[in-house]
Amino acid sequence: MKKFNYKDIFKNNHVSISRAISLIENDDKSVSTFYDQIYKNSNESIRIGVTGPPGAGKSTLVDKFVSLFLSKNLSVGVVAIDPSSPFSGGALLGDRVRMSKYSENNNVYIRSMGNRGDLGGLCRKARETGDVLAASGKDIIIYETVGVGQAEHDIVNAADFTVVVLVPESGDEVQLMKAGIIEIADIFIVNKADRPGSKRIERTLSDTLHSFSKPNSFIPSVMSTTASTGDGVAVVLDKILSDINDFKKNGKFKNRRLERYKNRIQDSISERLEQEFWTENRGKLFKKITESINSLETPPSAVVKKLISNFN
Ligand SMILES: Nc1nc2c(ncn2[C@@H]2O[C@H](COP(=O)(O)OP(=O)(O)O)[C@@H](O)[C@H]2O)c(=O)[nH]1
Ligand SMILES: [Mg+2]
Repeated sequence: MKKFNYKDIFKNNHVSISRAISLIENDDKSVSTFYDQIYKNSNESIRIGVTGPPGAGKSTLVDKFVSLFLSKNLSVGVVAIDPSSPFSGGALLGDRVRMSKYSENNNVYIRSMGNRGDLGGLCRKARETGDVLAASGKDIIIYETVGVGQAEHDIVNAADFTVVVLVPESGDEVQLMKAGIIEIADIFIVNKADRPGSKRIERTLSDTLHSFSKPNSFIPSVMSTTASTGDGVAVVLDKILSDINDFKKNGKFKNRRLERYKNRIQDSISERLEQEFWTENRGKLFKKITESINSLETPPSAVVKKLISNFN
């Protein structure tokens, strides 16, 4: 195997890109020697998050987006994240098919990531993977992620613009509010418009958004697609690009990136401190204290105090 040189990433060498991402996924020590260089070259790309429940048609839609971007002469990197999947390092079954479609195309790179342990780690790795793709010169980075829970929330925070994909069966407005997706979406797409109930959920969503938004604030659009046939997808993509342009003009784009930058620093500190905290001895002590059911009687705060007392 040719020796890995991170500088080949800047030349859009897909083999080197794959190597770099694997190193990131494996928490390899060598990442620290090249990551800062990658990061410096990663701020040009536009990052779009696509999220929604399993089976909503995200992958189908993203596939159509990729074709449309290519026809606009824009290169694309896709990071498909499934926090519920234990697989890592390569393809989830469905993704393998679409990856092979572009294996000869240097303007598209698709990578899927699963969850090998902690969610926090997965989010950071997904972000860093996006950075590698951005450093390779991809114009657009798409983060595709399942669901609308906390993990997805974090991953979506890595994006400049968030697309929430729903289907006619996605439920009434109360459920939508509960799912916490109203706050994260910059645009809603009701996919599977070929099914009954599509117009109804579009209207409900739109009404909800209008009644909850503050005066003069940005209200996410609600649009519909049939991703499987491609119906409506081009119109949606143009709307996304024009909204992003507006965000660039009114400062929202920059502010979000700055916010994200601050979050990253805070997240890294949490992650570092936690790693440093759990030394072997502390792990043993924790295990010992919490070994038996009798330990339930001790207030958790007392255990925390004990574990933390000799930190530093
Ligand atoms: N009827 C209909 N089926 C669709 C549409 N878009 C995607 N599908 C199908 O829905 C299933 C799930 O799609 P997929 O893209 O894998 O969903 P994901 O889990 O959100 O990535 C697949 O069988 C697709 O062919 C659509 O617009 N209409
Ligand atoms: Mg999918």
